[in-house]
Amino acid sequence: MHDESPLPPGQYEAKTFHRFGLTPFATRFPRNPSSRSLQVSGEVEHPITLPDVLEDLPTVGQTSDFHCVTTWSYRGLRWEGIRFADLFRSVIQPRARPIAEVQWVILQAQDGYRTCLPLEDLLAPDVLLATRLDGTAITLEHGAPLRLVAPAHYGYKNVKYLCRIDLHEDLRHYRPSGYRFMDHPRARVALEERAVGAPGWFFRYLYRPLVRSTAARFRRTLAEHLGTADRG
Ligand SMILES: Nc1nc2c(c(=O)[nH]1)N[C@H]1C(S)=C(S)[C@@H](COP(=O)(O)O)O[C@H]1N2
Ligand SMILES: [Mo]
Repeated sequence: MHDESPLPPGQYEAKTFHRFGLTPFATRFPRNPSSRSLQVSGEVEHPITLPDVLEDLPTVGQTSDFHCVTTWSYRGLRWEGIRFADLFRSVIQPRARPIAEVQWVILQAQDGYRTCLPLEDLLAPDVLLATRLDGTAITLEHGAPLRLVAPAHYGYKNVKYLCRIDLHEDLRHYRPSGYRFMDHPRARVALEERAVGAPGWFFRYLYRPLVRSTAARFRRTLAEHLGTADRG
């Protein structure tokens, strides 16, 4: 059924779920596209590497919309995976033992991409580590083997190819992937926290003209990577 609820401020409905991101990442891909291994480090008593994050945790399904900061949204994606909150409470807290002051999580991906979110935001019940999309295993295009899904946050917080999380008390040692102004520390869609230094609506006009060419570039580089011709 088509969802008629209004989109968040400044967003339009796209008919394609684009492969998308910061331009330098168009040609970067995960080194190990089948591993669900996750490293947990930072201000923890015991840094750990989980060989398979899905192990022993209940799988959940969820349908949610996806909102890229450049103003396109894609509605009704059916994700399957585990809740970040379940992983944190059942595995990370007892085994890695983060210090009590931890408030920030730096999320790192196999393609070198990096962003952050407050731990509190990651503990929301709609935040998943997903391995399946629309009834099949997630493809390389959309973040296999492991993808963070945080529907209340702009696309750039929804890290594809997630491989490591670092827990910290503050963001002192953090450097984002793109320009600093582009990485709002929270990036909540409902509050239009697109970037820092100007009101959210301002960035609609800055980013929207870049959508077509960026989507085309990401489509072309994926086709090259997979060794298939793309004349679209
Ligand atoms: N590892 C990684 N994750 C990433 C990115 C990226 O370049 N690398 N781009 C982000 C941005 S800006 C967006 S809009 C979404 C796009 O997700 P999609 O390619 O599945 O549509 O991924 C986000 N997560
Ligand atoms: Mo994005």
